[in-house]
Amino acid sequence: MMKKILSLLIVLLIITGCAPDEVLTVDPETYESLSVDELEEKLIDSRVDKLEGQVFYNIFPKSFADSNGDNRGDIEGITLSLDYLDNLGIKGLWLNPIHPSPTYHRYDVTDYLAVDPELGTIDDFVELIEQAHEREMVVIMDMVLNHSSSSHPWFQKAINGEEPYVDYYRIVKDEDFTSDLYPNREGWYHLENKGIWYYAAFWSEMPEFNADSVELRIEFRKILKYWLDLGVDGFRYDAAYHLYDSAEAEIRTPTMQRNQQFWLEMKDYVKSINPEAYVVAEVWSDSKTVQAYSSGFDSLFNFDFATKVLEGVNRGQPLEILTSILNHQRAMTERNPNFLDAIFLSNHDQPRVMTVFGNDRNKMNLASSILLTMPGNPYIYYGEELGYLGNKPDEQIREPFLWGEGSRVTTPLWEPIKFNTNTADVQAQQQDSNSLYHHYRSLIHIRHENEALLKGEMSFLNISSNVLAYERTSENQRMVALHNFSNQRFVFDFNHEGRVVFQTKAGSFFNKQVVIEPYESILIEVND
Ligand SMILES: [Ca+2]
Ligand SMILES: [Ca+2]
Repeated sequence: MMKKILSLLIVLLIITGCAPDEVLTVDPETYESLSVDELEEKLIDSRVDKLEGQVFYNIFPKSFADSNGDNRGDIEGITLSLDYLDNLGIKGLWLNPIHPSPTYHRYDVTDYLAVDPELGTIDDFVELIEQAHEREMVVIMDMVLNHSSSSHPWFQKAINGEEPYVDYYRIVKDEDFTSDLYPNREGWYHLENKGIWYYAAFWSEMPEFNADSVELRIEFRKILKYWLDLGVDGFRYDAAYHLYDSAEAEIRTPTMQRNQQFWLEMKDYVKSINPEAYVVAEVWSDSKTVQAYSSGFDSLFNFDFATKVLEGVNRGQPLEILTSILNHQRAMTERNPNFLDAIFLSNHDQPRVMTVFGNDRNKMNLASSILLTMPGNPYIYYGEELGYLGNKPDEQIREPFLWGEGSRVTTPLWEPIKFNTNTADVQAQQQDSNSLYHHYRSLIHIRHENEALLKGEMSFLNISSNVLAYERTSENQRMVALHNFSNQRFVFDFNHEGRVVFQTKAGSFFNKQVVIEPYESILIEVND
Protein backbone atom coordinates (compact mmCIF):
# COMPACT_ATOMS: atom_id res chain seq x y z
CA MET A 1 0.00 0.00 0.00
CA MET A 2 2.73 2.45 0.95
CA LYS A 3 4.66 1.78 -2.24
CA LYS A 4 1.53 2.72 -4.15
CA ILE A 5 1.23 5.94 -2.23
CA LEU A 6 4.86 6.72 -2.94
CA SER A 7 4.41 6.20 -6.66
CA LEU A 8 1.31 8.34 -6.58
CA LEU A 9 3.30 11.06 -4.92
CA ILE A 10 6.02 10.91 -7.54
CA VAL A 11 3.38 11.05 -10.28
CA LEU A 12 1.81 14.07 -8.60
CA LEU A 13 5.17 15.79 -8.46
CA ILE A 14 5.76 15.16 -12.13
CA ILE A 15 2.30 16.41 -13.09
CA THR A 16 2.61 19.59 -11.08
CA GLY A 17 6.09 20.19 -12.45
CA CYS A 18 7.48 21.21 -9.13
CA ALA A 19 6.28 20.86 -5.60
CA PRO A 20 5.05 23.81 -3.56
CA ASP A 21 7.72 25.38 -1.40
CA GLU A 22 6.31 24.09 1.85
CA VAL A 23 6.45 20.53 0.55
CA LEU A 24 10.05 20.99 -0.51
CA THR A 25 11.05 21.89 3.03
CA VAL A 26 10.70 18.22 3.91
CA ASP A 27 12.04 17.03 0.58
CA PRO A 28 9.50 14.57 -0.86
CA GLU A 29 12.31 13.15 -3.02
CA THR A 30 13.54 11.31 0.06
CA TYR A 31 10.09 10.26 1.23
CA GLU A 32 10.44 6.63 2.11
CA SER A 33 7.63 4.30 2.96
CA LEU A 34 9.30 1.25 4.31
CA SER A 35 7.59 -1.70 5.92
CA VAL A 36 7.50 -2.33 9.67
CA ASP A 37 10.30 -4.90 9.36
CA GLU A 38 12.47 -2.63 7.27
CA LEU A 39 11.97 0.30 9.61
CA GLU A 40 12.64 -1.78 12.70
CA GLU A 41 15.85 -3.02 11.21
CA LYS A 42 16.90 0.48 10.19
CA LEU A 43 16.22 1.87 13.65
CA ILE A 44 17.55 -1.02 15.71
CA ASP A 45 20.55 0.97 17.01
CA SER A 46 18.65 4.19 17.59
CA ARG A 47 19.13 5.32 21.19
CA VAL A 48 19.15 8.37 23.41
CA ASP A 49 21.63 7.35 26.10
CA LYS A 50 22.04 10.83 27.47
CA LEU A 51 18.53 10.80 28.92
CA GLU A 52 18.63 7.34 30.46
CA GLY A 53 17.15 7.32 33.94
CA GLN A 54 16.70 11.07 34.19
CA VAL A 55 13.71 12.67 35.82
CA PHE A 56 11.11 14.54 33.74
CA TYR A 57 8.49 17.02 34.84
CA ASN A 58 5.11 17.33 33.15
CA ILE A 59 3.77 20.88 32.91
CA PHE A 60 0.18 21.76 32.12
CA PRO A 61 0.92 25.23 30.70
CA LYS A 62 -2.28 27.08 31.59
CA SER A 63 -1.98 26.13 35.25
CA PHE A 64 1.74 26.32 35.95
CA ALA A 65 3.22 29.81 36.11
CA ASP A 66 1.95 33.26 35.17
CA SER A 67 4.53 35.88 34.21
CA ASN A 68 2.26 38.83 33.35
CA GLY A 69 -0.52 38.81 35.91
CA ASP A 70 -3.38 37.80 33.59
CA ASN A 71 -4.01 34.69 35.71
CA ARG A 72 -3.13 32.39 32.86
CA GLY A 73 0.01 30.31 32.81
CA ASP A 74 2.45 31.16 30.02
CA ILE A 75 5.77 30.16 28.51
CA GLU A 76 7.74 33.01 30.02
CA GLY A 77 6.37 31.85 33.36
CA ILE A 78 7.90 28.43 32.72
CA THR A 79 11.21 30.06 31.78
CA LEU A 80 11.15 32.06 35.01
CA SER A 81 10.49 28.80 36.88
CA LEU A 82 13.53 26.99 35.50
CA ASP A 83 15.57 27.72 38.62
CA TYR A 84 12.85 26.09 40.72
CA LEU A 85 12.84 23.05 38.43
CA ASP A 86 16.63 22.91 38.22
CA ASN A 87 16.86 23.08 41.99
CA LEU A 88 14.32 20.26 42.27
CA GLY A 89 16.69 18.26 40.06
CA ILE A 90 14.57 18.04 36.93
CA LYS A 91 16.39 17.11 33.70
CA GLY A 92 13.54 17.16 31.21
CA LEU A 93 10.30 19.06 30.68
CA TRP A 94 7.24 17.72 28.95
CA LEU A 95 4.83 20.50 28.09
CA ASN A 96 1.20 19.60 27.41
CA PRO A 97 0.10 21.24 24.13
CA ILE A 98 1.11 24.85 23.49
CA HIS A 99 -0.45 25.28 20.06
CA PRO A 100 -3.40 27.60 19.38
CA SER A 101 -6.65 25.93 20.33
CA PRO A 102 -10.21 26.85 21.30
CA THR A 103 -10.01 24.84 24.56
CA TYR A 104 -8.06 25.34 27.79
CA HIS A 105 -6.29 21.96 27.43
CA ARG A 106 -5.28 22.58 23.82
CA TYR A 107 -5.53 18.93 22.75
CA ASP A 108 -7.53 20.18 19.76
CA VAL A 109 -5.05 22.15 17.71
CA THR A 110 -5.89 24.81 15.13
CA ASP A 111 -2.30 25.57 14.03
CA TYR A 112 0.58 23.16 14.53
CA LEU A 113 3.19 25.71 13.54
CA ALA A 114 2.36 28.35 16.13
CA VAL A 115 2.22 29.01 19.86
CA ASP A 116 -1.10 29.99 21.43
CA PRO A 117 -0.93 33.78 21.93
CA GLU A 118 -2.20 33.35 25.49
CA LEU A 119 1.03 31.45 26.21
CA GLY A 120 3.34 33.83 24.36
CA THR A 121 5.28 33.73 21.14
CA ILE A 122 7.57 31.42 19.24
CA ASP A 123 10.45 33.60 20.50
CA ASP A 124 9.33 32.97 24.08
CA PHE A 125 9.41 29.25 23.39
CA VAL A 126 12.87 29.42 21.82
CA GLU A 127 14.04 31.39 24.86
CA LEU A 128 12.63 28.68 27.14
CA ILE A 129 14.47 25.99 25.20
CA GLU A 130 17.75 27.92 25.28
CA GLN A 131 17.53 28.63 28.99
CA ALA A 132 16.58 25.04 29.71
CA HIS A 133 19.58 23.83 27.70
CA GLU A 134 21.85 26.13 29.71
CA ARG A 135 20.71 24.15 32.74
CA GLU A 136 21.23 20.84 30.91
CA MET A 137 17.50 20.29 30.78
CA VAL A 138 15.68 19.05 27.68
CA VAL A 139 12.27 20.23 26.50
CA ILE A 140 9.79 17.95 24.78
CA MET A 141 6.45 19.08 23.47
CA ASP A 142 3.11 17.39 23.17
CA MET A 143 2.23 16.52 19.59
CA VAL A 144 -1.33 15.57 18.78
CA LEU A 145 -1.33 13.80 15.42
CA ASN A 146 -4.46 11.67 15.83
CA HIS A 147 -6.90 14.55 15.47
CA SER A 148 -7.09 18.30 15.12
CA SER A 149 -9.62 20.87 16.19
CA SER A 150 -12.76 21.06 14.06
CA SER A 151 -11.78 24.75 13.70
CA HIS A 152 -8.48 23.84 12.03
CA PRO A 153 -8.49 25.34 8.51
CA TRP A 154 -7.67 21.89 7.13
CA PHE A 155 -10.91 20.48 8.51
CA GLN A 156 -12.95 23.46 7.38
CA LYS A 157 -11.59 22.99 3.86
CA ALA A 158 -12.03 19.23 4.09
CA ILE A 159 -15.75 19.34 4.85
CA ASN A 160 -16.18 21.58 1.81
CA GLY A 161 -14.57 18.92 -0.33
CA GLU A 162 -11.34 20.81 -0.99
CA GLU A 163 -8.33 18.77 -2.14
CA PRO A 164 -6.07 17.52 -0.70
CA TYR A 165 -7.66 18.34 2.68
CA VAL A 166 -10.70 16.14 2.21
CA ASP A 167 -8.27 13.24 2.33
CA TYR A 168 -6.61 14.50 5.56
CA TYR A 169 -9.56 13.34 7.67
CA ARG A 170 -11.79 10.29 8.05
CA ILE A 171 -14.56 11.69 5.90
CA VAL A 172 -17.04 9.45 4.10
CA LYS A 173 -19.77 10.54 1.71
CA ASP A 174 -23.33 9.65 2.69
CA GLU A 175 -23.70 7.17 -0.15
CA ASP A 176 -20.50 5.32 0.82
CA PHE A 177 -21.32 5.21 4.52
CA THR A 178 -23.18 1.91 4.37
CA SER A 179 -23.92 -0.34 7.31
CA ASP A 180 -22.02 -3.15 5.54
CA LEU A 181 -18.79 -1.17 5.57
CA TYR A 182 -19.42 0.83 8.75
CA PRO A 183 -21.57 -1.32 11.04
CA ASN A 184 -20.33 0.45 14.16
CA ARG A 185 -21.17 4.15 13.97
CA GLU A 186 -19.89 5.09 17.36
CA GLY A 187 -17.67 8.16 17.02
CA TRP A 188 -19.09 9.06 13.61
CA TYR A 189 -20.81 12.38 13.08
CA HIS A 190 -23.14 13.36 10.27
CA LEU A 191 -22.93 16.74 8.53
CA GLU A 192 -26.25 16.59 6.78
CA ASN A 193 -25.85 19.80 4.78
CA LYS A 194 -22.50 18.57 3.44
CA GLY A 195 -23.67 15.03 2.80
CA ILE A 196 -20.77 13.52 4.70
CA TRP A 197 -19.87 11.62 7.84
CA TYR A 198 -16.66 12.21 9.77
CA TYR A 199 -14.96 10.30 12.54
CA ALA A 200 -14.13 11.85 15.92
CA ALA A 201 -13.71 9.21 18.64
CA PHE A 202 -12.97 11.51 21.57
CA TRP A 203 -15.29 14.44 20.90
CA SER A 204 -17.25 15.80 17.93
CA GLU A 205 -14.88 18.80 17.76
CA MET A 206 -11.78 16.59 17.46
CA PRO A 207 -12.05 15.12 13.94
CA GLU A 208 -9.56 12.33 13.36
CA PHE A 209 -6.90 12.38 10.71
CA ASN A 210 -6.53 9.91 7.88
CA ALA A 211 -2.85 9.02 8.09
CA ASP A 212 -3.07 7.17 4.74
CA SER A 213 -2.80 10.57 3.09
CA VAL A 214 0.78 11.11 1.96
CA GLU A 215 0.17 14.86 1.80
CA LEU A 216 -0.83 14.73 5.45
CA ARG A 217 2.24 12.70 6.35
CA ILE A 218 4.33 15.36 4.67
CA GLU A 219 2.51 18.03 6.71
CA PHE A 220 3.38 16.03 9.82
CA ARG A 221 7.02 15.93 8.80
CA LYS A 222 7.01 19.67 8.23
CA ILE A 223 5.59 20.19 11.70
CA LEU A 224 8.10 17.90 13.40
CA LYS A 225 11.00 19.45 11.50
CA TYR A 226 9.85 22.97 12.29
CA TRP A 227 10.00 22.38 16.05
CA LEU A 228 13.17 20.30 15.94
CA ASP A 229 14.86 23.10 13.99
CA LEU A 230 13.81 25.53 16.72
CA GLY A 231 15.69 23.38 19.20
CA VAL A 232 13.00 21.24 20.80
CA ASP A 233 14.48 17.95 22.06
CA GLY A 234 11.64 15.66 21.21
CA PHE A 235 7.95 14.91 21.35
CA ARG A 236 5.33 13.27 23.46
CA TYR A 237 2.81 11.80 21.04
CA ASP A 238 -0.78 11.88 22.14
CA ALA A 239 -3.18 8.97 21.57
CA ALA A 240 -0.65 6.96 19.54
CA TYR A 241 -2.78 3.83 19.76
CA HIS A 242 -5.68 5.63 18.08
CA LEU A 243 -3.96 6.78 14.88
CA TYR A 244 -5.63 3.90 13.17
CA ASP A 245 -8.33 2.50 15.37
CA SER A 246 -10.87 -0.16 14.60
CA ALA A 247 -13.94 2.08 14.37
CA GLU A 248 -12.55 4.75 12.08
CA ALA A 249 -12.09 2.80 8.88
CA GLU A 250 -14.09 0.31 6.90
CA ILE A 251 -14.83 -2.93 8.66
CA ARG A 252 -11.96 -5.41 8.77
CA THR A 253 -9.32 -2.82 7.98
CA PRO A 254 -6.29 -3.95 10.00
CA THR A 255 -5.07 -1.32 12.43
CA MET A 256 -2.11 -2.56 14.48
CA GLN A 257 0.32 -2.96 11.59
CA ARG A 258 -0.66 0.47 10.24
CA ASN A 259 -0.11 2.08 13.61
CA GLN A 260 3.30 0.46 13.91
CA GLN A 261 4.28 1.48 10.40
CA PHE A 262 3.12 5.07 10.89
CA TRP A 263 5.00 5.60 14.14
CA LEU A 264 8.17 3.88 12.94
CA GLU A 265 8.10 6.14 9.91
CA MET A 266 7.73 9.23 12.12
CA LYS A 267 10.54 8.01 14.36
CA ASP A 268 12.76 7.41 11.37
CA TYR A 269 12.03 10.93 10.17
CA VAL A 270 12.66 12.59 13.54
CA LYS A 271 15.97 10.71 13.91
CA SER A 272 17.00 11.81 10.43
CA ILE A 273 16.70 15.42 11.61
CA ASN A 274 18.25 14.83 15.02
CA PRO A 275 19.47 11.35 16.01
CA GLU A 276 19.48 12.49 19.65
CA ALA A 277 15.84 13.58 19.63
CA TYR A 278 13.63 11.64 22.02
CA VAL A 279 10.12 10.41 21.28
CA VAL A 280 7.78 9.10 23.93
CA ALA A 281 4.20 8.06 23.35
CA GLU A 282 0.93 7.53 25.07
CA VAL A 283 -0.48 4.09 24.39
CA TRP A 284 -3.00 3.91 27.18
CA SER A 285 -3.57 0.21 27.29
CA ASP A 286 -2.48 -3.01 28.94
CA SER A 287 1.17 -4.07 28.87
CA LYS A 288 0.62 -6.57 26.08
CA THR A 289 -0.78 -3.95 23.70
CA VAL A 290 1.87 -1.42 24.64
CA GLN A 291 4.59 -3.95 23.83
CA ALA A 292 3.58 -3.98 20.15
CA TYR A 293 4.65 -0.34 19.95
CA SER A 294 8.04 -0.56 21.63
CA SER A 295 10.06 -0.15 18.44
CA GLY A 296 8.14 2.91 17.23
CA PHE A 297 9.39 5.17 20.01
CA ASP A 298 12.33 5.60 22.34
CA SER A 299 9.94 5.35 25.19
CA LEU A 300 6.31 4.67 26.14
CA PHE A 301 4.42 5.63 29.25
CA ASN A 302 4.05 2.68 31.56
CA PHE A 303 0.42 2.92 32.64
CA ASP A 304 0.63 -0.51 34.26
CA PHE A 305 3.38 0.74 36.56
CA ALA A 306 1.17 3.58 37.79
CA THR A 307 -1.78 1.25 38.38
CA LYS A 308 0.25 -1.45 40.11
CA VAL A 309 2.18 0.92 42.39
CA LEU A 310 -0.94 2.83 43.44
CA GLU A 311 -2.92 -0.36 44.08
CA GLY A 312 0.00 -2.11 45.77
CA VAL A 313 0.70 0.78 48.12
CA ASN A 314 -2.99 1.32 48.85
CA ARG A 315 -3.52 -2.35 49.71
CA GLY A 316 -0.17 -2.85 51.41
CA GLN A 317 0.80 -5.54 48.88
CA PRO A 318 4.18 -5.11 47.24
CA LEU A 319 4.46 -8.41 45.39
CA GLU A 320 2.42 -7.71 42.30
CA ILE A 321 4.44 -4.57 41.64
CA LEU A 322 7.58 -6.67 41.30
CA THR A 323 6.44 -9.14 38.70
CA SER A 324 4.58 -6.56 36.68
CA ILE A 325 7.54 -4.23 36.32
CA LEU A 326 10.09 -6.91 35.53
CA ASN A 327 7.87 -8.59 32.95
CA HIS A 328 6.97 -5.30 31.31
CA GLN A 329 10.51 -4.05 31.02
CA ARG A 330 11.74 -7.37 29.70
CA ALA A 331 9.02 -7.45 27.06
CA MET A 332 9.60 -3.88 25.95
CA THR A 333 13.24 -4.52 25.09
CA GLU A 334 12.48 -7.53 22.90
CA ARG A 335 11.76 -5.43 19.81
CA ASN A 336 13.70 -2.37 20.93
CA PRO A 337 16.88 -3.20 22.86
CA ASN A 338 17.39 0.52 23.60
CA PHE A 339 13.90 1.07 24.96
CA LEU A 340 13.61 3.48 27.89
CA ASP A 341 10.66 2.93 30.20
CA ALA A 342 8.64 6.06 31.09
CA ILE A 343 7.33 5.48 34.59
CA PHE A 344 4.96 7.74 36.49
CA LEU A 345 2.32 7.77 39.20
CA SER A 346 -0.27 9.94 37.48
CA ASN A 347 -0.64 12.44 34.65
CA HIS A 348 -2.97 15.18 33.44
CA ASP A 349 -5.71 12.63 32.67
CA GLN A 350 -5.74 10.84 36.01
CA PRO A 351 -6.76 11.56 39.60
CA ARG A 352 -4.03 13.13 41.70
CA VAL A 353 -1.93 10.52 43.53
CA MET A 354 -2.45 12.10 46.94
CA THR A 355 -6.21 11.86 46.41
CA VAL A 356 -5.93 8.19 45.46
CA PHE A 357 -4.04 7.71 48.74
CA GLY A 358 -6.71 9.52 50.79
CA ASN A 359 -4.19 12.25 51.68
CA ASP A 360 -1.97 9.68 53.40
CA ARG A 361 1.57 11.02 53.45
CA ASN A 362 3.03 7.60 54.30
CA LYS A 363 1.61 6.16 51.11
CA MET A 364 2.73 9.17 49.10
CA ASN A 365 6.27 8.76 50.41
CA LEU A 366 6.29 5.05 49.58
CA ALA A 367 4.95 5.46 46.04
CA SER A 368 7.29 8.33 45.17
CA SER A 369 10.27 6.51 46.70
CA ILE A 370 9.50 3.54 44.45
CA LEU A 371 9.04 5.79 41.40
CA LEU A 372 12.36 7.55 41.94
CA THR A 373 14.46 4.41 42.52
CA MET A 374 13.23 2.28 39.63
CA PRO A 375 14.77 1.91 36.16
CA GLY A 376 13.37 4.15 33.45
CA ASN A 377 12.61 7.85 33.25
CA PRO A 378 10.37 8.90 36.14
CA TYR A 379 7.84 11.55 35.10
CA ILE A 380 6.50 13.85 37.80
CA TYR A 381 3.19 15.57 37.12
CA TYR A 382 3.49 19.20 38.25
CA GLY A 383 2.23 19.64 41.80
CA GLU A 384 2.83 15.99 42.67
CA GLU A 385 5.92 17.13 44.59
CA LEU A 386 3.68 19.40 46.69
CA GLY A 387 1.18 16.60 47.35
CA TYR A 388 -1.48 17.97 45.04
CA LEU A 389 -5.01 16.71 45.44
CA GLY A 390 -7.61 16.49 42.72
CA ASN A 391 -10.18 14.34 41.03
CA LYS A 392 -12.27 14.45 37.86
CA PRO A 393 -13.59 16.48 36.13
CA ASP A 394 -10.31 17.13 34.34
CA GLU A 395 -10.05 20.79 35.32
CA GLN A 396 -9.68 19.74 38.95
CA ILE A 397 -6.73 17.44 38.29
CA ARG A 398 -5.09 20.44 36.57
CA GLU A 399 -5.41 23.01 39.33
CA PRO A 400 -3.18 26.12 39.40
CA PHE A 401 0.29 25.62 40.85
CA LEU A 402 0.75 27.27 44.24
CA TRP A 403 3.90 29.38 44.12
CA GLY A 404 3.32 31.43 47.27
CA GLU A 405 4.49 34.93 48.15
CA GLY A 406 7.85 36.07 46.88
CA SER A 407 8.16 33.82 43.81
CA ARG A 408 9.23 35.23 40.45
CA VAL A 409 5.93 34.13 38.95
CA THR A 410 2.37 34.06 40.24
CA THR A 411 -0.22 31.33 40.51
CA PRO A 412 -2.41 31.41 37.39
CA LEU A 413 -5.85 31.48 38.98
CA TRP A 414 -7.79 30.95 35.74
CA GLU A 415 -10.08 28.59 37.66
CA PRO A 416 -10.99 28.44 41.36
CA ILE A 417 -8.86 26.10 43.46
CA LYS A 418 -11.12 23.47 44.98
CA PHE A 419 -8.96 20.56 46.05
CA ASN A 420 -5.76 22.34 47.05
CA THR A 421 -7.05 25.12 49.29
CA ASN A 422 -5.03 23.63 52.17
CA THR A 423 -2.04 22.37 50.19
CA ALA A 424 1.20 24.06 51.28
CA ASP A 425 2.69 26.22 48.52
CA VAL A 426 6.21 26.17 47.12
CA GLN A 427 7.55 28.80 49.52
CA ALA A 428 6.12 27.07 52.57
CA GLN A 429 7.37 23.63 51.51
CA GLN A 430 10.83 24.92 50.68
CA GLN A 431 11.08 26.27 54.23
CA ASP A 432 9.88 23.01 55.80
CA SER A 433 12.55 20.33 55.76
CA ASN A 434 9.88 17.65 56.36
CA SER A 435 7.80 18.66 53.36
CA LEU A 436 6.96 16.34 50.49
CA TYR A 437 8.83 18.80 48.25
CA HIS A 438 12.08 18.10 50.14
CA HIS A 439 11.42 14.37 50.00
CA TYR A 440 11.13 14.58 46.20
CA ARG A 441 14.08 16.92 45.89
CA SER A 442 16.45 14.75 47.98
CA LEU A 443 15.54 11.59 46.16
CA ILE A 444 15.78 13.13 42.69
CA HIS A 445 19.27 14.42 43.46
CA ILE A 446 20.36 11.08 44.93
CA ARG A 447 19.06 9.36 41.80
CA HIS A 448 21.02 11.64 39.49
CA GLU A 449 24.20 11.36 41.56
CA ASN A 450 24.22 7.58 41.71
CA GLU A 451 24.88 5.59 38.59
CA ALA A 452 23.19 2.46 39.92
CA LEU A 453 19.90 4.29 40.41
CA LEU A 454 20.17 6.09 37.11
CA LYS A 455 21.15 3.24 34.82
CA GLY A 456 21.67 0.10 36.86
CA GLU A 457 20.07 -3.24 36.20
CA MET A 458 17.32 -4.22 38.60
CA SER A 459 16.73 -7.49 40.39
CA PHE A 460 14.38 -8.29 43.22
CA LEU A 461 15.29 -9.43 46.69
CA ASN A 462 13.04 -11.78 48.60
CA ILE A 463 12.97 -10.39 52.12
CA SER A 464 9.38 -10.29 53.31
CA SER A 465 5.90 -10.25 51.82
CA ASN A 466 5.50 -6.80 53.37
CA VAL A 467 8.69 -5.30 52.01
CA LEU A 468 9.28 -4.32 48.41
CA ALA A 469 13.00 -4.95 48.04
CA TYR A 470 15.24 -4.72 45.01
CA GLU A 471 18.75 -3.89 44.09
CA ARG A 472 20.07 -1.70 41.31
CA THR A 473 23.53 -2.55 40.09
CA SER A 474 25.80 -0.72 37.70
CA GLU A 475 29.42 -1.42 36.86
CA ASN A 476 30.74 0.38 39.93
CA GLN A 477 27.86 0.55 42.30
CA ARG A 478 25.26 -1.52 44.08
CA MET A 479 22.23 0.07 45.69
CA VAL A 480 19.51 -1.71 47.64
CA ALA A 481 16.04 -0.16 47.97
CA LEU A 482 13.70 -1.33 50.71
CA HIS A 483 10.10 -0.16 51.13
CA ASN A 484 8.12 -1.33 54.14
CA PHE A 485 4.43 -1.53 53.19
CA SER A 486 3.25 -2.50 56.66
CA ASN A 487 2.55 -0.74 59.94
CA GLN A 488 5.13 -2.97 61.70
CA ARG A 489 8.78 -2.18 62.22
CA PHE A 490 10.82 -4.69 60.21
CA VAL A 491 14.25 -5.96 61.27
CA PHE A 492 16.45 -8.35 59.33
CA ASP A 493 20.05 -9.48 59.00
CA PHE A 494 21.83 -8.19 55.96
CA ASN A 495 25.26 -9.72 55.70
CA HIS A 496 26.99 -6.90 53.82
CA GLU A 497 29.00 -3.76 54.32
CA GLY A 498 27.42 -0.49 53.34
CA ARG A 499 25.67 2.68 54.38
CA VAL A 500 22.23 4.24 54.31
CA VAL A 501 22.11 6.96 51.64
CA PHE A 502 18.43 7.81 52.00
CA GLN A 503 15.68 7.15 54.51
CA THR A 504 12.20 8.54 55.06
CA LYS A 505 12.09 7.78 58.81
CA ALA A 506 14.52 6.51 61.44
CA GLY A 507 15.58 3.32 59.69
CA SER A 508 19.17 2.16 60.06
CA PHE A 509 21.80 -0.30 58.92
CA PHE A 510 24.23 -1.13 61.68
CA ASN A 511 26.18 -4.26 62.63
CA LYS A 512 24.77 -6.09 59.61
CA GLN A 513 21.26 -5.48 60.77
CA VAL A 514 18.67 -3.42 58.88
CA VAL A 515 15.82 -1.73 60.68
CA ILE A 516 12.95 -0.26 58.65
CA GLU A 517 10.20 1.68 60.36
CA PRO A 518 6.53 1.26 59.37
CA TYR A 519 5.89 2.69 55.86
CA GLU A 520 9.53 3.64 55.54
CA SER A 521 11.72 3.58 52.44
CA ILE A 522 15.47 3.31 52.78
CA LEU A 523 18.32 3.10 50.31
CA ILE A 524 21.53 1.30 51.15
CA GLU A 525 24.71 1.51 49.14
CA VAL A 526 26.41 -1.85 49.43
CA ASN A 527 30.20 -1.79 49.44
CA ASP A 528 31.21 -5.44 49.23
CA1 LIG B 1 -0.01 34.91 31.67
CA1 LIG C 1 -7.45 7.91 14.55
